This record gives sequence, C-alpha cells and structure tokens, in this order.
Amino acid sequence: MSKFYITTPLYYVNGNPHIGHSYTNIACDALSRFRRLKGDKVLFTTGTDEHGQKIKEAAAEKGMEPALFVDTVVPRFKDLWTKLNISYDDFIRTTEERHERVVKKILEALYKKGDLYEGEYSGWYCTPCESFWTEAQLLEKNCPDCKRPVAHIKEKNFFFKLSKYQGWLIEYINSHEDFILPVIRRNEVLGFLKNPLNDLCISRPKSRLSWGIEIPFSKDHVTYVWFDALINYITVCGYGDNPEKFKTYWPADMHMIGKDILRMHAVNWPIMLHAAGLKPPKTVFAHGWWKIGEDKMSKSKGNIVDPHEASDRFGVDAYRFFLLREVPFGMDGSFSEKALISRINSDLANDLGNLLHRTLSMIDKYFSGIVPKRRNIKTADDITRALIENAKSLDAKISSSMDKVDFSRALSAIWALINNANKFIEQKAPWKLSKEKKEDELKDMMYDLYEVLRIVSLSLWPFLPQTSDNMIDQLGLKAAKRNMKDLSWGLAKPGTKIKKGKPLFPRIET
Ligand code: ME8
Repeated sequence: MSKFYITTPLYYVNGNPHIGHSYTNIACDALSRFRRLKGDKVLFTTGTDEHGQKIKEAAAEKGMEPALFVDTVVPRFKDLWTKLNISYDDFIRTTEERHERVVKKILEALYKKGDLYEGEYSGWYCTPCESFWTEAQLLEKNCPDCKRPVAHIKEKNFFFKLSKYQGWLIEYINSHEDFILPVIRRNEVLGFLKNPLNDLCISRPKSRLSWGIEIPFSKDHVTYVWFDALINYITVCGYGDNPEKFKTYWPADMHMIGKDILRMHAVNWPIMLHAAGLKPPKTVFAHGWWKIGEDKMSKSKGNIVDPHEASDRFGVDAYRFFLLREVPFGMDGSFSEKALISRINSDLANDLGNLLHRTLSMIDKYFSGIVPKRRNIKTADDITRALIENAKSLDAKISSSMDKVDFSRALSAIWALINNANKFIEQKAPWKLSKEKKEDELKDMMYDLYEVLRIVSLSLWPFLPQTSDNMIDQLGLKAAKRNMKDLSWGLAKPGTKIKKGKPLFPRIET
C-alpha cells in the first residue's frame, strides 16, 4: 500500500473564505479521494494561518483581541469544507500548542547550527505585506507587491541564512523534475534563483508586533508569520511528537498552492527543511488564478465570489464540477455565472442527468425495474463493442490524467463515455427493439447502459461525491467502500432492483 500526503495552504483568517480558497481545497479533495479509490493510505490536511500583522489589524478593526477574533473566523472555514464535502483528515491552526512546540524546536535547531544569526536591519518595510525591501526594489517609493506606502525602519532581528543554501537548491531543482510543477512555475523559480538570494528576516520585534510565536532565544521577538506557517506541514504529520506517523508520511507528496505563494514554498521552505536535516516535499504544485470575468477579485471591487452562496444557489457538485472542469489545472480561469450555468445545463443536466434518467426509465418500463442478464459479449455488434471498450479503458484514462493533476482531462474522459452512451441509445433505438419484440437485444442493451452508469457513478466520486452517492442509490447499489477495481466491466449483477429518483441536475432557466 503506498501513502499519499497532500496539503493545502493555511488560509489567513483576516477575511472570509472565497472561491480561491475553495478551489485549492476542492482540487486536493479530488486528488485525495482518487488516491483512496486506488487503495492508498491518504493524509489530507488543511488549516488556518492565524498570526501576524494582517490578523492583528483585522481583529483590531472588530475591536477584539486577536486570540478571540481568530476563534470566531475559523468555523467559517470549517463549515465551508463540510458543506463542500472536503474530506480532510486533519485541520491545523497555527495558534495550536502542538504547532508552537515544533516551530520553537526548529528555530532552536537552526540557531544552534549557526543558520540563524542576529543582525541589524535598516531599510524599508511594508506593514500590510510584512516584507522588507531595499531602496532599489521599491516601485515609485511604494511596496512593489501591494503598491502601498512603505516605512523606513531600523531594528535588531534574526536572519536565516538562505544564501548559504542557494547552490544546493538550484542543484536540487535541476535534479528533481517533479519538485516544482507545472514546468512554467519551475522555470519561474529557476529564473528567480539566477540572482543572489538575500538572507531571510525571520523575526519581528515585539515592540512592533506581539501576535506571534515567541522566539525561544529572544524574549523581545516573535517569529515572522511565514516562517511559522510553513512549518505546519511537518507539525501536522507528527514531527517531534509522533515519530511513527512522521516516518510514514514525510516527505509530503504534494503541497498544493496557488501561484501567488510559490517562492515561499519552492525556495524558503525546502531550504528551511534542508537546513533542519529534513527532506523537501516531493512536489509543490502551483495552480492558476481565478479572476471574476476579466477582473481581479477584490474587496474594493465588491466582486468576491462566496462559495457558500454559490454552492447554495447552484449546488455543491455543480460548483465543484465547474471549477475542476472549466480550466486545465495550472492555468488561470475566469469565473462567471453564465459559464457556470452553461456547464450545468449542458454537461450535468443534459449529458449525465439525461443518461441516468432515460436509462432507468427504460429499465423500469421494459423490465419492471430489474437489471436484465445480457448474452455473451461475443455476440455484440460493433457499436456495442466500441461502447464497452470505451468503458473498459476509463480507469486507465482517469489514472493517467490524475497522475498529471489534470482534472479537466479526467472529467473529459468520463464525459466521452457518457456521450458515447447517449449516442448509443439514439443509434440502437431501444423503443424500436421493444416494438419489434427483440427481447434479447433489448436486455443486452439495458445491461450495457446500466453497467456504463455504474462505472460512471464510481468514477465520479473523487469529483462529485454527492452525485456519485445519489447515482449509486438510484442504481439500486450500496455506497460501500469504493475501489478502483470496481471500475472493471461486467461487475453489475443481473436481478438488481433499481430505484429511479429525481433528475440529478434540473436545468437552470436563464
Ligand atoms: O497566502 N484563485 O493565505 P491566503 C485561485 N496564509 N486560488 C486562490 C485565489 C484565486 N483568486 N485566491 C486565493 C496565504 N487562492 C498564506 C499561506 S501556507 C503555509 C500560508 C488560494 O489566505 C490559493 O491556494 O492568502 C492561494 O495560494 C491561497 O488561496 C492563498 O491564501
């Protein structure tokens, strides 16, 4: 049995979860469920990033202490993950004691080793981004990232020797093809590493910010929020606490992130791990960015898509389907209600919904709702053989797409089978077979359509878990523990009583 450890970023709790956060978690959920189907031992973790300036300010705006404030926001994330059927195994908060302990342990180890040193910083600082900038990096005297004004500061801090490990990192990236994916992101990091790395300031003086994990060797400083947050990936799989678990799961198989936080994950994090004597994760996958129409999503534009609202209006699985199907994973996407409704009506209501509904109606009508027995496949005609071959090759197509983290291709393969089956009905015209009393042919055909639907219902589980359950129920099957092996052709049992229900996806009129 192989293991699969996948992580999402820890989201900032200064605002509510939005479409971007849900995208990463839905993608990780689909991968985790797929690995479970294959029989892998999966650890899927998510959580919240709760320290630092941003959070302190958001709490102050509400007139609350940060510790109390974060407690009020975290349930909004947890509730959303429950609603969207995100099957995570552990939720980690950076304010938890188990995490603080590990952060301190790593800080102490690196300090002892001489990779952390005290120095004086004098330069420009962007408070909202919590970033230091040199004069040359400023953009018209403003922060080059958020374009807001910066302040000149001079203070004692602790620095991490990133520069010492630059050569090692370049060599590591060059010799590990799958370390940074997709390739465009790998090239971006290698391009960035052509310039010398600055050492990383990993502390903040308490006089300026006290909402953080105290540096164990300086009462006057707390840990920089990013240095703290990245460490969650080892805390949550048992580092320093549960050696057995840590040995089982580390290194992580995949850190799934958006392209905005690539450098932290593909430069700072592997160097931190290497300096601490730990292996880097196997893959950092940086996916693309959702825009709303052509616009960047922002509070000021008031165009933030709320996943609670979108999934209430259109359905959880329709929302999941749209995000996973609409853009090849890794590329940027454009969200619009029009595009979402069009996907629901064509792919979900028309193609999938109709196939289930008309097939079950025919089994009801022609065979009183009992799945018939088919004759030996050897007697099948070419169209039938083509359909069966298509169904038989589905698991290989899904596996190869999922190994490349290509959700839209996996879904296209499932839809190619669905459309093949719909066409098969038109071509074979079962209503004629019934009129002409071609009982055996009708039985074969109903069995084959039922079998296609059974295979489709199982293969949809990683992407549309509720729909998969609903289909399995209507097919008269039990949603028992699923396994990739059940995608094999011919496992449907003649004699099964179907339970036709409501259409899966009602059409949305515009
Ligand atoms: O960066 N499109 O948290 P964060 C796609 N706390 N994905 C998006 C997105 C969009 N428009 N907007 C956000 C942080 N995301 C840190 C992470 S990890 C140790 C610390 C997703 O709340 C995407 O996964 O700003 C992105 O990387 C993440 O949310 C940023 O979440």
